Amino acid sequence: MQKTVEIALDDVSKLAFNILTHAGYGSAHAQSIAQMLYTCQLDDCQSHGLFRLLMCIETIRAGKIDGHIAPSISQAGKAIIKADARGGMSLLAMEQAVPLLVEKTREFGIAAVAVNHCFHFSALWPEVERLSAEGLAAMTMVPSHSWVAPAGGTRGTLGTNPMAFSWPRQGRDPFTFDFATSAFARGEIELYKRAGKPLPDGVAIDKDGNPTNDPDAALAGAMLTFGGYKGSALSVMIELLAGPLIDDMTSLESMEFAQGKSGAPYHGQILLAFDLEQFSGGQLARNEARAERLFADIIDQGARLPSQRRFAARARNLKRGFVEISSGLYDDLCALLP
Ligand code: NDP
Ligand code: PYC
Repeated sequence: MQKTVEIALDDVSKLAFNILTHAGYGSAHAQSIAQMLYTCQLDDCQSHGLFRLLMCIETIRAGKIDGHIAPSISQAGKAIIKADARGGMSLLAMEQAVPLLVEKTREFGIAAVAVNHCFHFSALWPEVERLSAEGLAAMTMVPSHSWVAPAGGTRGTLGTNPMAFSWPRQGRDPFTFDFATSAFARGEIELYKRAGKPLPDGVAIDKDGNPTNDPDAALAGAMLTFGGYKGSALSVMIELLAGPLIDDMTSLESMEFAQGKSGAPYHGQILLAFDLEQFSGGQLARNEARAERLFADIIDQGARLPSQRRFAARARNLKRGFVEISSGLYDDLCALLP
């Protein structure tokens, strides 16, 4: 059993903010990053909670990110919003673009934000849930670095390429999923490495193309997609929609841009939003009821909806007033404090 440390909820974003500003991030970026890390840690998303502070610090130490830059938000079409992060972290640009996205989605029924020129380290579900909280359905996706072999391939070409989707539900938590199209997120492999645990089968191959359960060999070799050729094709779709479609980098290009330095990948992000009412042919209530019937049928047979673990963790952590992280991570974070 790994040793853990309890951190009071009030202290989670303070800890993150202090570490980020000490490392050189300006307060606007530090605040948006700290808020994201709090949100993820509150829901026990260990791979993209406080653990990702290490990646944020590596990113600023690598010297390419601008930790102070103000994003620029503009319209590229009636329903297309460009959020230029201008070489900063993605979160502030997205945060500033979302109000216009909500407005344009209500106006046109569908709208999108393309975030460009951003460093990106974070989980995606908080961004789609910001829209489902407004009663809109939303999906978002990003490339990363070319760590993942395409199905049948032997070397990294694709990113871990997560995709998230959220559907609003009256009076209930939304239906949300958010996962990498690699069998494991890179962050998850890093956590296995830190815990000294072997990986399950089917997650990675070593640098010679042989299956491996060793986290170090996996990180040096190539990761695999989930679901074989199906995950591989979805991953390529994400490369295209969040790369060439929006005039931004693929995971291959992001890896080249990094020039061997560690830290967050640099690329774009697409976020699409849908107005349920305008798509519903005037039958919103009937169509929402259809969605509820679908969810009920899943739950009735003992299956669970994605994000239920997360919502339960949130309720538990809010009630007890603290989150838990491994003591090894806590020590590493304390070493980054002023
Ligand atoms: P997981 O495999 O942990 O979870 C994926 C999703 O599946 C969650 O919504 C989860 O819900 C749901 N789920 C898990 N088990 C079940 C089940 N038995 N039945 C129904 N639903 C289930 O995700 P990943 O490790 O692939 O990704 C973790 C995070 O890493 C994501 O937030 C992702 O955005 C982030 N990431 C970010 C990247 C980036 O470049 N920025 C790259 C790769 C990943 P629940 O949470 O409730 O268990
Ligand atoms: O876990 O794969 C990952 C990841 C990449 C960038 C941020 N997280």
